[in-house]
Amino acid sequence: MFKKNQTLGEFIIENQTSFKYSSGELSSLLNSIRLAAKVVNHEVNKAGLVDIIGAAGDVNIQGENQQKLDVYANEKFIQTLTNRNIVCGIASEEEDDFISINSNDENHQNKYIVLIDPLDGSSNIDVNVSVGTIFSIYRRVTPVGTPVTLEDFLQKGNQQVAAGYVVYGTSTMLVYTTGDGVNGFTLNPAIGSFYLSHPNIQFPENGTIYSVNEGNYIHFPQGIKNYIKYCQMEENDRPYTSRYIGSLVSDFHRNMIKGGIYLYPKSSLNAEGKLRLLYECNPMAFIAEQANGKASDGFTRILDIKPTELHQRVPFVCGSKNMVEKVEEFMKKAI
Ligand code: P6P
Repeated sequence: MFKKNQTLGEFIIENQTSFKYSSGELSSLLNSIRLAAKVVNHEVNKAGLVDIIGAAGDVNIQGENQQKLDVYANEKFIQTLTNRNIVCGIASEEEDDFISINSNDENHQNKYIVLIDPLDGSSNIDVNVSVGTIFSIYRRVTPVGTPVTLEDFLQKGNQQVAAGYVVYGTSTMLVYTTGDGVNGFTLNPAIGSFYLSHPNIQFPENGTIYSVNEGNYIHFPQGIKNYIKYCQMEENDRPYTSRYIGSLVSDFHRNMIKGGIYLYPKSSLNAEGKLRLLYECNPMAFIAEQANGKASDGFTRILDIKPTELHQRVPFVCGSKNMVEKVEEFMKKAI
């Protein structure tokens, strides 16, 4: 049941009971992410001002150590998640290895781990293009009260208990799922609250937008080349519209609302593609499927891929179900 103008905090509490593991910890974890998103949003939104943009190591006008925004976002999310004493481990695109929380305190009973891309598309900040945070939440698989191990992080995407993203765009939105549909909340910056603005988001089964970096066309597998030519043909609802802004969260969000497909294939430049399985593809795939969309590597369902390493990359095709299946058809024919 969706209540107009419900805040994210009210929504999290109200839907806690529908979550099969509901013990309040996931609610508290989601509230931590909500808080960190507001803090990062504040910095992202003023990034264009003098002395805010800068490489790590610079000193700004207040004499503070300058931090790149992705370093800043990483620190804020890790700090917020750690302070709430809910998670037992964190993995981040900005950290070489996973972080074990309270590993020396055998009394801690924390059972959730979070994997995060704190600021995806951060190279776009200097040119004022939307960027995003992506998060993925699992229950640990090793015994509670012991330090987490790599095994806790290398779970298949179909084991996620929650996933979501924040898009810092013309408005800032937090979109997430706990396995019971996808809901979008828009931040009212005047009062600092997220409000339910997009209840039960559904990917249209068909779409007419395709998002891919066509500059890499000559390096793509033949099946992808054939699909791109298919999108450009004058036939039925085609040619499609090409929209690619170089920010996964923004391209994904637009395609989910309007109908479309995002592709980051492998190529002779990126043998396994560019996007990371654990904290980009898996969370976006969970959201896509919960919104009646689809996500694969061109052959295999993303959520069924068994991870082998923390920063592993996979080819990624995600969006409207019938469009993803069309790509899979072209990939199969081209073998
Ligand atoms: P390219 C941003 O760096 C990112 O991870 C995604 O957000 C984006 O879709 C993609 O890479 C852009 O990569 O190679 O097309 O510039």
